[in-house]
Amino acid sequence: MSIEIPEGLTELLQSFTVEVLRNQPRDLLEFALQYFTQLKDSETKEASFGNEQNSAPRSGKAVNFIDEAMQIDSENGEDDDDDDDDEEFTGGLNGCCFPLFMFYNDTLKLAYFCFVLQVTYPKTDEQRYRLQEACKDILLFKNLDPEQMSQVLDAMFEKFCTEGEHIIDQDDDGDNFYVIESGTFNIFVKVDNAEKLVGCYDNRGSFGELALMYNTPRAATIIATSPGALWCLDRLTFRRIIVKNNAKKRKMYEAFIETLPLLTSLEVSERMKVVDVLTTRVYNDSQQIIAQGDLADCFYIVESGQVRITMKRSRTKTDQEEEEVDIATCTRGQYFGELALVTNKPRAASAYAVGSVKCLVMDVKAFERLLGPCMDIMKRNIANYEEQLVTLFGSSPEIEQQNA
Ligand code: 1OR
Ligand code: 1OR
Repeated sequence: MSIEIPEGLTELLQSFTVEVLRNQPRDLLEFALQYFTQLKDSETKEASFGNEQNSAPRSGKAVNFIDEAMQIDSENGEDDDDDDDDEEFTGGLNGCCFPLFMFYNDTLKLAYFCFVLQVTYPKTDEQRYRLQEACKDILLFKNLDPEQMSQVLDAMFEKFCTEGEHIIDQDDDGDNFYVIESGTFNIFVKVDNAEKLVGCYDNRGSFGELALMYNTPRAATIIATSPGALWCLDRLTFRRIIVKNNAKKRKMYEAFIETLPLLTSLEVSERMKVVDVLTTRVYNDSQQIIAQGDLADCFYIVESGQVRITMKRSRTKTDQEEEEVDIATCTRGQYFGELALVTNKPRAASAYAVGSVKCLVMDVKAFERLLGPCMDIMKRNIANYEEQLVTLFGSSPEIEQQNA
């Protein structure tokens, strides 16, 4: 008996299976539903763009998801089809081999093998130290367990870049996630076909997570504005470890996030993106969370416990000595640390844990990218601070200064 295999079936099942192996979903049916719905949506979208777009191949860097496993296979020595864009692979692979599925009929015998890989780039002690230093404040890595963290560090490889080099081009497919060890980088986003400078990185931070997390084209262009050193994590390892971890986080925080008044103006999908970038920090009684006058790099939401907000003020106009006065308390569901991010000024107050405190923390770039729609609520609260300041201290020089 000869069975006819419909055109496209093999590719469809292959790419689905690769995604399943990569993401390791707990609910296979739910994953399948989402996967095929997304596929259909993007097909419909592409169709609605018209034929020219379809026939013109995208000029940027493209990652072929189906071929990803094969590509690594070829890096392993079985295929020497060179691609100039690819990093030269110098690491080792520890993989297990799965025969995924086989179709037999008279003419077709297909065996497709996929490797679930643990990529390792050997590093000197000095390199590993530098890598650990660069990664220690990366929020996306904070919720990883030691085993996952060690796999991530093993898989990362170093890339040096020159001034003017495009590290990422908007609309390309995502190949790597980048952690900055040194160097400055500009962020450009296309607005009405013109590149608009929307921010920069200065010797710290990370970028390139969005395309890998959400399987979307690159959302911005990143250009080095000095020579620099980056640590790169390949897409496969990123998805296998970070994305899987995010799925756990979503389950844990979904219900809590839905209750936050600050986020009511966000769509459900936007709220889930907020969860993806949040990390948990725990503080002991009296531990300082924020110091007045410091530069700000993140935003906090109280998950449990109480946070005391204090402000230093001179007792009299001529008094050089300052006293620290309690000005507010934040409890579960409330946020703090937004003022310095909104005004681009140093921290206006200090924050201390009262008892044991757990906070959800978001870095400044994610704050700017995701919380735009919540700005009205925050600004209304900031106006309240001013009023309170006048009531408490008779004037509001800090905030007047901050708003200047
Ligand atoms: P990616 O994989 O999409 C480009 O590749 C990266 O630029 C992106 O991940 C982020 O890591 C980083 N909007 C989008 N992407 C941004 C932004 C950003 N900033 C950094 N990236 N905005 C600027 C927020 C400060 C919003 C602009 C409207
Ligand atoms: P930040 O980034 O400046 C300290 O870091 C945080 O304390 C600040 O953001 C706010 O989130 C939080 N005035 C200034 N900051 C306050 C205030 C406040 N309350 C909480 N924060 N006032 C209290 C109003 C009830 C007015 C001063 C009396």
